[in-house]
Amino acid sequence: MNALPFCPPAAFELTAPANWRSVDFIADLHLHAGEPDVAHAWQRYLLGTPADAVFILGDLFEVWAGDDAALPRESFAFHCGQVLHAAAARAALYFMPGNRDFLVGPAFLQQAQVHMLPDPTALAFAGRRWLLSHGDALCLADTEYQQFRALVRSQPWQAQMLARPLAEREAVARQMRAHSTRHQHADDYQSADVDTAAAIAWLRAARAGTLIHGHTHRPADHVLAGSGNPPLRCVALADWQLQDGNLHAQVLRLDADGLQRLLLAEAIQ
Ligand SMILES: [Mn+2]
Repeated sequence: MNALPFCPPAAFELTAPANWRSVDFIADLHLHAGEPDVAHAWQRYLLGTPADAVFILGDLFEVWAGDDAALPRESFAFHCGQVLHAAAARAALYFMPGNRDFLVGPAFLQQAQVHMLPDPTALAFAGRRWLLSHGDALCLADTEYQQFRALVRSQPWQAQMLARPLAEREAVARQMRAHSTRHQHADDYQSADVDTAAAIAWLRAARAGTLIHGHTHRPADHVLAGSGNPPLRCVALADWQLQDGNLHAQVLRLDADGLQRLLLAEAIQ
């Protein structure tokens, strides 16, 4: 039996300033230089959204080997930093690490004028509390991944990793990505979903009514069975991707009326 559902992590507390009227949530864009159309769409969105804040709930980048990858001015990572910096002049930007980009650090975020957001965070907005998470820590059925996660999210592992030359780190990141892709293509593979008992425990501990997460790439909005009355809710974000040349991208917008799922064209002012 896994003890995790019964000892939820303490959520970081964020209270929205009184002047915020709407906030956006996006996740799992998996930006990389090989898919410039997704990066362009993301740029259009960030520079066009009317929201007062944008919460990026992990896996903004397909891979992140360290903030020094964003130093060369011709690099894709540097360009993304410039986009964030420009967008930060219009809206407050928050970044929560995902399982692909957990090595994004304070150097890159400070340069880009983006706030680091711990996982999980309890956001107080519109008279309610919303629990934000990438979601991978809640996918408990994948025990192999949870062991891997505990290792790579530990301070000693990260310090050791970041002490290596960038080229070595990029090679390790490629290996990790290849391993995870092989794992996903195995015949018996079924990607884990957020564990209901754990989600309920996290929500109760944070005194929040709705969990908003990414990672699963399975957009959904459902009541958590057995969560009592009033029922607790779980909302999964869509990923952004190109399919047969068509961009699939969604934004989840929250305002005083509640949550709304928007297509990219609807999300831009
Ligand atoms: Mn993920």
